[in-house]
Amino acid sequence: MLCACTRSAAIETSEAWIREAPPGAERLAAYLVIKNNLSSAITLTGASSDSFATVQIHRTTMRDGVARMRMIGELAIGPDQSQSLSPGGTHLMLINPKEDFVAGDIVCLVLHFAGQPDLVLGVPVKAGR
Ligand SMILES: [Cu+2]
Repeated sequence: MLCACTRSAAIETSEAWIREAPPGAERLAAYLVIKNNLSSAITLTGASSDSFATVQIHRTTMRDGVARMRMIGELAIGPDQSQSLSPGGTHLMLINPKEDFVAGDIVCLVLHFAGQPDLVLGVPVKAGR
């Protein structure tokens, strides 16, 4: 699939990947680093993908030794700060895929920011933890 990716000097992304899941999985997790190059804070308000019904921002927390995920409405990133979305922490939850994805596939993912243009990313699916 082709993805009309966009680039921005204001907000950079790196290390984006989606963890490969078994066929039929209803949820996949996406991880990436978002760097705010602006001198003011930015807010990630959500994400979307044509390949999934819904994308949510989730945070994993440990409670009584059990990992739980909860949805967070938005994610603020301070001036000149990076936010790492990584396994065991904050992630993008990709819900109800319209097809099965395997390692090597590219998923087109759109990040939405308050008061900033959307960022369109081509995110590779990879096996891994
Ligand atoms: Cu999640």
